[in-house]
Amino acid sequence: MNAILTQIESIKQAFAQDLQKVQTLKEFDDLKVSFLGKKSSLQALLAGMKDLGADERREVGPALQEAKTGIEQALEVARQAFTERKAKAAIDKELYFDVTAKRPGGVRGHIHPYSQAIEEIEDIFMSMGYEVLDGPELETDFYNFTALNIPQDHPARDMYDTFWTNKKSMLMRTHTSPVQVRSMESKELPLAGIVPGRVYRHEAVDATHEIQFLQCEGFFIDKNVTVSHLFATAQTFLKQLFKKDELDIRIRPGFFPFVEPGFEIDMRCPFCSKGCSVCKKSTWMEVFPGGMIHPNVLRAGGIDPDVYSGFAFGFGLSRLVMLKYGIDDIRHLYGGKLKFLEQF
Ligand code: FA5
Repeated sequence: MNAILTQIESIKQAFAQDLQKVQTLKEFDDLKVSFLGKKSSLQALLAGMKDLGADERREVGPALQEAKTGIEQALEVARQAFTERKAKAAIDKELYFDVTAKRPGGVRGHIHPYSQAIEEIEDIFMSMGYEVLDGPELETDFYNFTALNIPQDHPARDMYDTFWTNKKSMLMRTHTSPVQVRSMESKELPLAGIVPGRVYRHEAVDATHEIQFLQCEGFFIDKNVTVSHLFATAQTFLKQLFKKDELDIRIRPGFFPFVEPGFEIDMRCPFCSKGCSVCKKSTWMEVFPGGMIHPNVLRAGGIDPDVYSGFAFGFGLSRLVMLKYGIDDIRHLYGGKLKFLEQF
């Protein structure tokens, strides 16, 4: 066979092989340049035609033209098919995206039992017309003690093991009660508010005591407020929180310098009938300390105690959460152990 014809055949074969390997549009362009471009072997053969004799030209000419057109057409067809395949793949991906497919290995979070309890407590009090209030955790001596009828050197300060700071008269609040006078100063009367929040005490940690725990303060100030309002509020709240139509509660005298008279409201232990380790064998649990706001506290908040009266309470929210969910150790609540938290 004519040497040029042999060369044309091997160009056609090389092209067919390279065409199989093309993966991108750019590779199509590159292939076109290398087989049809100015520097391609085919162009060199075409340019050499003028040097051939008439017979040879008659033999080689049509073969060269046929190879050139064949390559051009094959490229065009393959390019078109490639573009269509790509477009279809994109549509298929969108059409057949399975929204119900299971995501492997995801860890699902949920609301912490503290936050669940705070939300529930807020809902109960808001349904009774209370608003949710807030105050600083880094507090002054004045709001934490003095304004609450606990002046400097008063022995009642020993009831609260306080974390003092390097800043004079600044402390980590030992209870949520400082928000009582803060709210009296900033709000209009009548005033009904609750303050769920974190408090701090420098205490030995055990199953029922933490150095950082949650309390919820509450107060209602208006004309003619009496202790019966306090007892009715405590009962309504505890019944709703523990989802009971009847709830056995008892009321004992209690001492807090900022209330007069002061009370401890207890409820029957929800875990036993004869006494257990949670209720310390007494069958009663202290859940709701409170009382009538002391006239000195109303005065500190700029309220005339001869015209207005009010009650206040401040329960251990951490303890109520333990009771509600049957948690026997307060340290679990901030432990962050997923095995424990996943139960709620
Ligand atoms: C007070 O802190 C008063 N401010 C409550 C109050 C407010 C009384 C308004 C009257 C009027 P007490 O120190 O008893 O009171 O604390 C209240 C509750 O906090 C306790 O009943 C207990 O449930 C919880 N508590 C106290 N210390 C700790 C602690 N270290 N860890 C967890 N809970 C605690």
